[in-house]
Amino acid sequence: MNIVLGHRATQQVVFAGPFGVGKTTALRAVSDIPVSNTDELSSELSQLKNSLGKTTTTVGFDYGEWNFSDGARVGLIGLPSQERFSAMWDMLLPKSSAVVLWLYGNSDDALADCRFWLEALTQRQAVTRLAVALTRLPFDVSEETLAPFRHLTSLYHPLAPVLTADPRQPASVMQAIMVALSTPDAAPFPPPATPPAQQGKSNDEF
Ligand SMILES: Nc1nc2c(ncn2[C@@H]2O[C@H](COP(=O)(O)OP(=O)(O)O)[C@@H](O)[C@H]2O)c(=O)[nH]1
Ligand SMILES: [Mg+2]
Repeated sequence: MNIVLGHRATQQVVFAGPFGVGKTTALRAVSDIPVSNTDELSSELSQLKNSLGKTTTTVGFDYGEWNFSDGARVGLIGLPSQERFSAMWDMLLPKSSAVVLWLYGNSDDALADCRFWLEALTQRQAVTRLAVALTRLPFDVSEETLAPFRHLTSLYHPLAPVLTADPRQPASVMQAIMVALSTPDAAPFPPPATPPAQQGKSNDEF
């Protein structure tokens, strides 16, 4: 495998979101270089009922690259999901050109996850260009399903789009990247004064 030392990309798009949602999958779907991947076998994960069959977790970050049709290179970074690796979030998020926040659209935890990550991004000045991508939803999902996500996201960035996307489909991932990069630049709001309760949710349960 080629080792990537530095990069040629002029913009960097970060994929963030909960464990198993599809960040590594999305990166692999569109990267035109071999993805540098830091997934490691996790004995903790294989014992967990809700590990969704995954036995590996990203402990550093994934890196790939993608070409715009005009030849511009975009670096793609997949963040580790777990909060215990948040030093990576601190390092990578403030320098990002845009963020795609991947969420499980079909999960009861999705709004809590969305809030958790929007807070984490805001704390690291990473909501200026943002797209929220909901996975595992039908193509013709109702506006009613998307509305709570649109509302919550708008509290952090008034113009950030919320879309449905499939991390396994290159065209879908490309669309999410393009939408994130072209989010109208708006001065991000300060985070809500009293963030809604996390309802006991921990993002570091693995
Ligand atoms: N059925 C279904 N599976 C998906 C979808 N998106 C991702 N996956 C699967 O979920 C898993 C995601 O794993 P991975 O990309 O390693 O997750 P990460 O922890 O976010 O990097 C892979 O097995 C994907 O094939 C989806 O929309 N539908
Ligand atoms: Mg991963």
